[in-house]
Amino acid sequence: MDTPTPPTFWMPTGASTIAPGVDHTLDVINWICYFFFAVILALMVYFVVKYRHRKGERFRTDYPHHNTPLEIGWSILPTIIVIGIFVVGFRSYLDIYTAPKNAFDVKVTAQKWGWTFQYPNGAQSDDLYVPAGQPVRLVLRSSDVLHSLYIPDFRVKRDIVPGRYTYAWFQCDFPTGQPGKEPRNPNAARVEGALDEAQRHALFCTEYCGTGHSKMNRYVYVLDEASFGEWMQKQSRWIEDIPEDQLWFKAGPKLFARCSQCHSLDGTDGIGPSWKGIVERAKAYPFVGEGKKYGTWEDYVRTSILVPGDYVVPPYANAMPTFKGQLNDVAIDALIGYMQHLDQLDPKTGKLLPTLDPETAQPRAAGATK
Ligand code: HEC
Ligand SMILES: [Cu+2]
Repeated sequence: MDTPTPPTFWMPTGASTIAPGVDHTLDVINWICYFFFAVILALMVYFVVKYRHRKGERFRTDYPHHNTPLEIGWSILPTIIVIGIFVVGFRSYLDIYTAPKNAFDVKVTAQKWGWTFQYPNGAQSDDLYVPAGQPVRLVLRSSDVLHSLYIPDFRVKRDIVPGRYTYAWFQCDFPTGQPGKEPRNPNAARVEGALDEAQRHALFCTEYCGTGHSKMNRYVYVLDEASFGEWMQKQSRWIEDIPEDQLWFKAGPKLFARCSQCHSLDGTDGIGPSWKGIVERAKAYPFVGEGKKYGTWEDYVRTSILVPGDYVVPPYANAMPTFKGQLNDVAIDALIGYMQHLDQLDPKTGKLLPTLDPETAQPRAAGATK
């Protein structure tokens, strides 16, 4: 395949190696359906006219009797057709289910209501980044309920069942441009019939049996091998590159994006308690203080993040996933700093107030354009 297959009436752009096979199967089934639809409809109209009731006639023909050749014919012919569909479908099915041995593994965690993608070198991202021209295997797990990963352009869809690993794989040979680069037109593939240079692929959750699955919309970026390696390196280091005193506002908002489905900053109740007033609240817990279970409130927050079930804040459920192995000490420090500066954050977006300088987090001078 040299180029992605352009979108058709039924299907979006086909950008993975299995897309042609899936589309072919669909085409075969569709054409069989069109054919029989036309034949059956034509015969029906013909019979309706031919055998219509006429005045003065009680029955125009006898009751129908057996017609052995006809009955054998309409049993055998469909069986052959269905076996044909099975063969075509089974070949794609085998391709889709067996990941090649040399596949690049990405760990995917689905949770209410978002995705986390983890790469072999420890890097993590909210959107999925994959190398081009190489099979990629997604190792899927859920930290709460049933989810389902769907990448229409790759013809990949797999349920994610709590307590069980499932797998999906694909190979896309077409780099979609650099990370963070917005496509000129998000529908470019549909409009121009070919992939825009920076075209990204939509990724959805299709398990619509809860309030937030429809918000689990992300993108897939396919990078050429060199850019992908570079991206992965940078991604695993991003937080280490930030000076300590700037962590709370440079790393905090990005990290908070992983907590915001359950925690608000403005006092609104969610799946978990709002972080509004969390520092005072944590300091006042009877088990926080010198000589107590947690020496400091920071200790308590740290434990809450790594071992959420250690103390379950009433009346909330023990519903928080652990971030052990996902957030390192620097990230936890950034979050603790973030909680101490809630007054300097926009409680709606979780980002730095627009009046503060995003470089230094100092109040901006009046009229400053930065
Ligand atoms: C799936 C929902 C969910 C996500 C995501 C989540 N939490 Fe929680 N969190 C909860 C719930 C529910 C509680 C209350 C029960 C408990 O203490 O475990 C809680 C409690 C807490 C507490 C204790 C709050 C208090 O008032 O004592 C802290 C601190 C906390 N979470 C931090 C975080 C951080 C940091 C993140 C993101 C890195 C995060 N949580 C992501 C659901 C979540
Ligand atoms: Cu979901």
